[in-house]
Order: sequence, then structure tokens, then C-alpha cells
Amino acid sequence: MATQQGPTTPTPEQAHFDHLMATDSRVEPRDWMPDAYRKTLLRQISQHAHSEIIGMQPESNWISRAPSLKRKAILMAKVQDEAGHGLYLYSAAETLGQNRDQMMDALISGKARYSSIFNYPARTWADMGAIGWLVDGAAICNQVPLCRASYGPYGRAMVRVCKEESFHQRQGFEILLELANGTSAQKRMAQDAVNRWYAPSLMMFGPPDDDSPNSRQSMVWNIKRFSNDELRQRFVGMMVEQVKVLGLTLPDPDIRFNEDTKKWEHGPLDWEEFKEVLAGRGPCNAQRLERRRQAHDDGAWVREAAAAYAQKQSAKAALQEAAA
Ligand code: BYC
Repeated sequence: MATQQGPTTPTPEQAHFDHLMATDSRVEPRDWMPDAYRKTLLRQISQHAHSEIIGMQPESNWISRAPSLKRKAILMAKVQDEAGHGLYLYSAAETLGQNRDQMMDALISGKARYSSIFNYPARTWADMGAIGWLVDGAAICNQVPLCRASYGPYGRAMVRVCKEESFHQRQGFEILLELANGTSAQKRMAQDAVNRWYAPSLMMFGPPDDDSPNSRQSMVWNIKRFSNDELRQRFVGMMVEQVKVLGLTLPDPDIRFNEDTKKWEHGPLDWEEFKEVLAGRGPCNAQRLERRRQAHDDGAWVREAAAAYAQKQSAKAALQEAAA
């Protein structure tokens, strides 16, 4: 005799989680969550944290070559901010059960992802402007909706990150504005940097929606609020206006205003190049990872000293407790 299969009743924990999702409420570290939710958050937060850390490299290369003391100080502060963003995100990941050592091992062994954008070289000072304006601009566009991500520690980290990214974008815009209003050689340098960073910055939003295996579920879980293509399109609309103020152009002959949707649309992107970069074969993948490995090795003595100090402090505390 066939048994009748009704819908399974969710466990109380699952029901609570479902309620949090249905009411667009926050999940906190001590709440029960499905394994797949935890896994996808860890996947995204890890990718994001490592992007911040690897993202320090193209800019830190220019600190010693910044054209003035003021520019040097500003760039140094920006690079330090990126390190801070990485730390907030590693802490958010820790609340999900993955510690910083595990995450760092995954990065330096080449297993973990970081944003494709940081595998492109920063060739001139104008690249500092283009990175700030386009790369931080794309990051803000992507990350402002993440301030409402359902996982509390991630959403709260994003609030602070976005505030700092806004400052970064303004400094990038201002570098480009000054170059664009400078000599003709400076203007050419600014345009060349925009030409090289434009398409890679559009690819930061991830693959097209039809080819994005994670988006749908992440949106059901209120982690992502918009699809990759929606955010990319929104970003293009912002850049089209801002580039006019710069007196530069976007290297996109097919960009057009869609009268039906009242939105700007970009031309085709080279998704084969994107896949190559993700597969580790971008212009700077090997160099970026090697530099991170070297920095990790060079910092070993700091970690050892900190661990020895912590051990000494806890032994001292234990002795004091025994004596009390
Ligand atoms: N690069 O299903 P999809 C910054 C991967 S740093 C590399 O659409 P999802 C800054 C994706 O991980 C800003 N990988 O995925 C720092 C997935 O692979 P796995 C960084 C990419 O997660 C210093 C696969 O492709 N911001 O601001 O739904 C200086 C399929 O994709 C990329 C963030 O990370 C990419 N561009 O959506 C200056 C924001 N795109 O994991 C500035 C947080 C996709 O299955 N992250 N992949 O192996 C996100 O919002 C989402 O993770 C993404 C991708 C939109 C990037």
C-alpha cells in the first residue's frame, strides 16, 4: 500500500529561521541557521574579506610614488582602511565558525577566491584615480544593499565599510578631476586609466544573471537584494553622469539609454576574460598571491610574539588567581 507523503513539518528551529526570513529580520550568530545558509555566507564573506586584503596591493605599490606628501598621506589612509575592512569581515566570518588562520590558509594556498578586479595592474598614478572612482564606486553600489543583509554581523560591518568606501570614491574622482583638468599628457593618462579599468570594474558585479549559480538563493535568504546585472546596470547609469563632470569618456561605444526602461545599458563584456581571471590566469594573479604569501611569512614573528605574550599573560593571571 502506498504511503501518503504530506509536506514535512519544519523543526522549531527551521520555523524560527523561516520566520526571520519572511519578516526580513536579522539572523544573529547564536541563532540556528541551515548549513547551506551558513556555507553561502562564509563563501561570500570570505571572497569579500580576501578582496579587501589583496586589494591593498595595487594601491600600496603607489604610496612611495604619490606625487605629493598630501597625496601620499591620503593614499596610505585608504590602504589602511582596506586592511580594516578585511578585519571586520574576518571577524564576521569567525562568528560563523571559521577562524582567521583557516581563512588565511585558504587564501595563500590559492583555494579561496578574491575579486577579479585586483588581478589587473596599476600602471600609472591615474590608476589610483580610476581605482577609487570606478572600483570603489562599483564596490559601494554592490555593498550598500548588503548593509541590509540578513546576517547581522555582515550587514553591520557593511555599514562602516560603505562609509569609508564613499570617501575612497571621492578621492579617486578628485585625482581624475585634477588630471583631466591638467596638461594634455595628464588628461591622456586619466583617460587611459579609465579605459583600462572600466570593463573589469563592470565585471566586479559577477557573471550575468543567467550564469550566476548563487544569486537566486542568496536573494531568497535576503543576503543579496539585487541581481548582478541589476547592480551593474545601476552602476553604469551613475558613471555615465559622473564621467561628464570629469570631461572624460567611458570606453563603451555601445552604451545606450533604453527609452522603454529609462535606464542606461552597457555594451558586451568579455566574459571569457573574466573566466580566465577567475581560473587564476589573469595578468597579476600569480604576483598578487606570491606577495600575500611573502607578507604572511614576513609576519610570522609578529604572530609568534603575540601568541607568546598572550600565553605569558594567561599564566600570570592563573598564578594570581591561585594566590588569591
Ligand atoms: N571576482 O553566483 P555568483 C573593494 C564568483 S573589494 C571573483 O554570481 P555570488 C576594494 C563567485 O564568488 C570589493 N569571483 O556569486 C578593496 C562564485 O564563485 P564561488 C569586493 C567572482 O556570490 C580594496 C562564482 O563566481 N566586494 O571594495 O552570488 C581596494 C559565481 O558567481 C566575481 C565584494 O566581494 C568576481 N568579480 O555573487 C578598493 C562584495 N564575481 O564562490 C576596493 C561581496 C563572481 O561559488 N560579494 N565571482 O566559488 C558579492 O556581492 C558577491 O559575492 C558577488 C558574486 C556579487 C561578487
